[in-house]
Amino acid sequence: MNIKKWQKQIVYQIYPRSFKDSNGDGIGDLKGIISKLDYIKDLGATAIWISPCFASPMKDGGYDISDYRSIDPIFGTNADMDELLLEAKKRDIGIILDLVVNHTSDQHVWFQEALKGKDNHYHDYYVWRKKANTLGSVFGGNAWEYVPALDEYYLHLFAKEQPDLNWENPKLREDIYEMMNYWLDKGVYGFRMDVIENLGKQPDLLITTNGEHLHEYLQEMHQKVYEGREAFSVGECWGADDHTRILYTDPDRKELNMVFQFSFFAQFWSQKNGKWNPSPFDLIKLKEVLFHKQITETKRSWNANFWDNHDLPRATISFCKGMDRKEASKMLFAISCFEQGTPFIYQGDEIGMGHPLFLKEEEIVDVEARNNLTCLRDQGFSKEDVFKMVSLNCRDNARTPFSWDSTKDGGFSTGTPWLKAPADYQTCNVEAEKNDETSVLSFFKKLIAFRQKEDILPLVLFGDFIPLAEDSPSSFSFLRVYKDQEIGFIANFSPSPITNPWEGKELLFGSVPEDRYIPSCGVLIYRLK
Ligand code: TEU
Ligand code: CA
Repeated sequence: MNIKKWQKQIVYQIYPRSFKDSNGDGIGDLKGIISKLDYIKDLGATAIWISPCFASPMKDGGYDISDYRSIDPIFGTNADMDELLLEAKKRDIGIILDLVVNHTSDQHVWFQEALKGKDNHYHDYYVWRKKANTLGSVFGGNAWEYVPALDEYYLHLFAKEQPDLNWENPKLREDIYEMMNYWLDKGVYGFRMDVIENLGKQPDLLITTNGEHLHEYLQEMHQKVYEGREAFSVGECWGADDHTRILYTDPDRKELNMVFQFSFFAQFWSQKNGKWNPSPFDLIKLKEVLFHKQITETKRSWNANFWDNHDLPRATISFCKGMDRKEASKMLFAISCFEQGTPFIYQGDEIGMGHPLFLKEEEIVDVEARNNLTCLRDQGFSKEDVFKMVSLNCRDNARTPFSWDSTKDGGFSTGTPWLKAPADYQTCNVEAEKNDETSVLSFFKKLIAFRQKEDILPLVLFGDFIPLAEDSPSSFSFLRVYKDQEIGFIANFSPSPITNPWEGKELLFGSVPEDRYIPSCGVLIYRLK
């Protein structure tokens, strides 16, 4: 089978505020990213997804864009972006931008114009109603904001500073496609598409995801933007199940390459307090979701394999209690690499980065977390309980400055970082790991090189996936079968040793030496045929 370029990517996600600061203002920037391109190349990643770096008042870390064509001054200049594209190209690394087109910032000129009156050309770029209904915002509270001068409410599915765009308006759609083409023409490799499932929203029916016209818009976008280009697209879809994934990613439908699905993580959120009060982790439930995803409709769709991103606490902490965090990081990435689909690395996974230890409320900055410090109090939780719920589960946990070395705050900045560094940056950092053969970083490099080999890659991309030991509370194991090849994958997803079922067979790759027992987090990959 012919492998398409987008299919064989290993994508590295950068949260630019936190990756590398080049000028000492405490905020990561594009020049910082440029200075680390060799690091990313050396790791083996082939593309970089950069969370938004466009002009923004930063009410939601840049997911509130006020100008789609300008780089925000805190991240640098448009010339820096040109340089980044050039330098990345030299290294054969694709740059994937974050496309945030469900909403803009309230400071975007379109919204500022829209506020001027109902007959303004841009008024219909947003979603207005005479009356609010009960629709809630993802960040807490109601999703409608009243504008007295217009005597109307506008929709904001996220913060009130993020008014929702009206995709029913063809003029808006044309403007967005033009902007996408502008960046692709400049040499960008593609887009990660923020909450793309919300484009078809029908707020009067309280429908936010998977609305009536969603796929029409995505097909139109494909035709006006992606058609004829070799570009990469991944949509963020919290509401996509294994069947609706086809609607987005069946190649015949011409929409997107792949989508991020989140139920593997969100299934542990509680009914009442969602992410703030998760239920205990359960490996069997995790496997149920991930295996189902692997065996359902995979011939007509494609998976995006990930554990972490800038919105989720690190999976090594949520899912691997009692295990060594660094060994857990190796294990999780090995799973991403050997499941069918495209693996994503979130910055810091490759060194096994952890969370900061938040000591007081003021150290927490994320808008969702700050809103919920209040919302959860209103629900009757004590101040102490709220602090615990929010500090352990908030998005800031993944957004810490990156740990490059053991100097102050992990060498991320010569100034004061905008957010607290992880608690153990002095021992968990790139400098400490780069020359250590047993480190997480070395493992990631070796694993990527192994997976991308000519005789392995077709099997991981196109082979059948056969779940094994679904009821085991400790192993994560499966077969991959392609033509006459068969590979067995086993990881010990538990704190205690397990028995190795394939001892003595042909070992292809491992994170631990072969033995009768596999230690906690150990991964072994065998050729069985
Ligand atoms: O995330 C969408 C989204 O629904 C998340 O906000 C998620 O529900 C939440 O983080 C879980 O706690 C995207 C971006 O990834 C996120 O960073 C943005 O804040 C959001 O869209 C709005 O643009
Ligand atoms: Ca900076």
